[in-house]
Amino acid sequence: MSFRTTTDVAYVEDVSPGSGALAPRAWYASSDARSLSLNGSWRFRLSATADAEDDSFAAEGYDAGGWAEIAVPGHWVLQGDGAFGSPAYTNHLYPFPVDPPRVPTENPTGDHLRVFDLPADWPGPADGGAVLRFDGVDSCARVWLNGTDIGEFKGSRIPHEFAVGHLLRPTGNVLAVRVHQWSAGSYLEDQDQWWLPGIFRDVTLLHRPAGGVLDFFVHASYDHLTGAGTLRVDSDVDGRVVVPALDIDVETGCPVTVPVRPWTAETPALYDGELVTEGERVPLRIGFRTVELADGLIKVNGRPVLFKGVNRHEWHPERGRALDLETMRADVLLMKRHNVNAVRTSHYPPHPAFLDLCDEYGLWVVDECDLETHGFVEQDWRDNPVDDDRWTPALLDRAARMVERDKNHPSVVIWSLGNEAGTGRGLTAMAEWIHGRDTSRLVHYEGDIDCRDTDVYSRMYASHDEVERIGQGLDGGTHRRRALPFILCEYAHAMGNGPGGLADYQKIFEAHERLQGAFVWEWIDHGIEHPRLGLAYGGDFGEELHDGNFVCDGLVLPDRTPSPGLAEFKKVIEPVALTAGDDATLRVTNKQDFAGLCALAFTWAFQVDGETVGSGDLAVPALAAGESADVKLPQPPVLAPAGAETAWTVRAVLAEDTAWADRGHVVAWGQVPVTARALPAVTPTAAPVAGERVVTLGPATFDARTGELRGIGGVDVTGLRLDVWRAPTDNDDGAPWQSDVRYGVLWRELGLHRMRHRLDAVEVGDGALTVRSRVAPAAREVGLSTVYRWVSDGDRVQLTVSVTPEGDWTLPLPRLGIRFGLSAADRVSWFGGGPGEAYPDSRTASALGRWRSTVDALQTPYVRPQENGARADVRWAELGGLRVEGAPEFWFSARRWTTEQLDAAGHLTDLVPGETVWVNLDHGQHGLGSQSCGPGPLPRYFLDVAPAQFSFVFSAVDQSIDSLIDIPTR
Ligand code: IPT
Repeated sequence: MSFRTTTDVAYVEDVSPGSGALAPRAWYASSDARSLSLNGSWRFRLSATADAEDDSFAAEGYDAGGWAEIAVPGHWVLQGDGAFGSPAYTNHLYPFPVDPPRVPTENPTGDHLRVFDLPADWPGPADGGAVLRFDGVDSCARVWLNGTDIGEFKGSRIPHEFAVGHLLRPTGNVLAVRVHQWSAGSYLEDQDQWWLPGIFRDVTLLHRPAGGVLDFFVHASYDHLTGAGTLRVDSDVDGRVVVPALDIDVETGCPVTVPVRPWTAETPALYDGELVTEGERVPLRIGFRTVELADGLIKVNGRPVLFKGVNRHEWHPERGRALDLETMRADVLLMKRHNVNAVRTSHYPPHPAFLDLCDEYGLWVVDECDLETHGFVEQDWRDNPVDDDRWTPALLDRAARMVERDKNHPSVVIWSLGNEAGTGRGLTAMAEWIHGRDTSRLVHYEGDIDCRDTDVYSRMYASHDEVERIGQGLDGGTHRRRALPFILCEYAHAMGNGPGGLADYQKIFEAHERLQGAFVWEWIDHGIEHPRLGLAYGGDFGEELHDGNFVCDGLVLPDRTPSPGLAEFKKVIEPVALTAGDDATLRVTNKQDFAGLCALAFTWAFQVDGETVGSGDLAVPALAAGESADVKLPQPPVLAPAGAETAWTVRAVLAEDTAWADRGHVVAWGQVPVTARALPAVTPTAAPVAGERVVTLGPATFDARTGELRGIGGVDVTGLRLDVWRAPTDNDDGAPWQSDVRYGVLWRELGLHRMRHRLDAVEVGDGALTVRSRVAPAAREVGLSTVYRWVSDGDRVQLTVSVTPEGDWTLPLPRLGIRFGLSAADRVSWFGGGPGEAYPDSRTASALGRWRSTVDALQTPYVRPQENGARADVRWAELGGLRVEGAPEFWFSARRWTTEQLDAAGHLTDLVPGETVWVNLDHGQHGLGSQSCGPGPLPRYFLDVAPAQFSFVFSAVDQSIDSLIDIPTR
């Protein structure tokens, strides 16, 4: 049998990286050479297979007038309202049969056409050539200019350049690009993300003047002993290197040593310079720093660094991985404002402009190669391309295109070979090549468990215990590995509500030198804006195979709204610790690796019952990195009234405007309690009065038959009873492959979402109304014997709930508390932890204070609805005309739907506000953990089943005052 195709598409399934492209080199924007952006609207035609159309569209004179239009950069599946196919999400499964390097016949192929004129002043052919640059095309492209086939390439997130000067003409240039969604390259790009074909990064025509710069390598090191920087710029084309601020004017290739301010992520000192060759000037932004492996540690400028990092995918909810500069800047600003100091560019080199921003604002970068072959795990890594010599040229091409493109960024301190690609000789070849090309940085690859090719021992999702052992050097491993520093390239899976346990990890990192930090998985939820579903995730486009909302696991929501997990991370990694010191002092610790405290100003505030009654500036001595001191606090500005709770709040704020936040921006804070509050208690002076249908007790009314609360003062209350169920979080549910205990699943199996409440007795006594019940799921012997005891002093009513477990409980509870419905409630105020949500193992960012919000603003809109919005340590809360005081403090949540509705919802659009506001007052919540991919909560955050007693004092309050207050929403 033989096949005939009209077009030669063999290159699509060829393991080679391509043909025709120029050698990789540094990415730069010239000062004086012309360039022409070819971004914009292109003509577009989609075909179902690679060879459905011949290449006549690339010929001059072809009439594409009938074609659609598409935006470049962009992904076609995110344009055209579904007319051009749709996105598909899989975590590690290849969405096509695994038969490398073959790809399916159904191979969506987008022909892109753009006609352009050169600007009138574009230099003529005598003045040099031109290069056509593609910064990112997913996954394989063939290119024609003015009818001439100039080559084809693979490697979606690395640049490809073509020499095109000889083909250009002043007007009517026809650029034709055929892009195939699937290619041999797809086997190397199995990252956990949406499959999104297209020309998704810039297309640029660059004039290349005669005598212009080709490639160059800026070597800028720093000697921390002398304070001198040494600069040497190696350039393919000889020229001069000029750095005015340092009085440098030397030949390329010649080293020069001068005193400099070093570059660090904390102090990103950049020197503007220029590389000047005969035909061109290229701006340089030079950061002097030395990265080395010394004493088993990653040191920069002689000091070990602690990475407080995030894994960043490129994401925009409408444009996918086609990011504009402002979106990239938004990421960097958000990171800096949340104390993040490091980024792993998971799992591919980012748009080069992102690295410029990292240089400028200061972020350590682990630059990762565009390589992942995770799907081969399904066949025990058989036929893995990284262990097959035929693929090695493609791997080396990817490594070189990353290193050459990004080598001049001071922010890049580590090269990463890729992610989840198993092991093999191809990876070794990449590491060897990178080590040979760039001795000034370290090499990382998590899959190299023995660290044969790498300079850092790296793992993902290791438990606290294991990380502790690694920190102590008790983890074993090869001799080489034991001598290396450790990082967690991924930890704290931020899917949905979570992660929990960040503070516990940070404590361990800070306790052991070998542990040099970690990178949260991940920065942003990859939700896609969707007309019907609001935000879409895997499966919402009818994918045959998909991994659901596993693609929404970021610290920021798809629109970059920080989630509570990011607020927690910011607090946990703050660069200055403000804690209680000895003898009523404040201990200030400078936790930075390099900088002193001079960028910060310190303030104090004194709070009585959460209200600030005095504030001022606090003098803090100049502490070098790593130092700490006890600082005297002022005299309290007021005498605390008896029973009042008082506390200091101390803040470290930016002393001046910086590039990334304004003066006054809070970088770190701490609270030091002074006096504790008196717990509320009601002296039972009123007696219950039994009527025919109702029992009254002080301001409260109860159903005489069931003992159920009907109202307090004028406020109607429905359905008050014990509650143990929460809509399981992604971390409760755990990952399908996890063998550990997955409580979200087990809770449901046990029936905790369908508890029955048996009424045993309603007792009207002299001083109390007592209701006895047993709360238990069908089919099980376990239950909670529950007693509600009500007393009143005439104005207020106090409920004490006593819970006694019965039977053999083997699981913790999701929550333990009461819930009830209010018919009208909107504004909420409370004294307790805030402003954001908190859970037992994610409550560091919860500050004690007086907070106001609305029921709507209390909700965290996780892309897949789940338990959210709890406020911790609440002393009292007011909403809907009701005041609740807790003894002890409680967890507070309120929402316009029931937990059952929240549990049933798949998307936010499924949540429809009802008439009733459902309030939960919890004595306990189970921890969050990180089990959607990593370990569950630490045992100390388990809500174990045990006898419990807690109480609430209710009273009716005047809502009208509250309604006059203008409440800021979240
Ligand atoms: C890990 C991947 O490296 C990352 O890309 C992402 O998929 C993450 O998991 C889960 O969100 S790999 C996993 C086997 C731990």
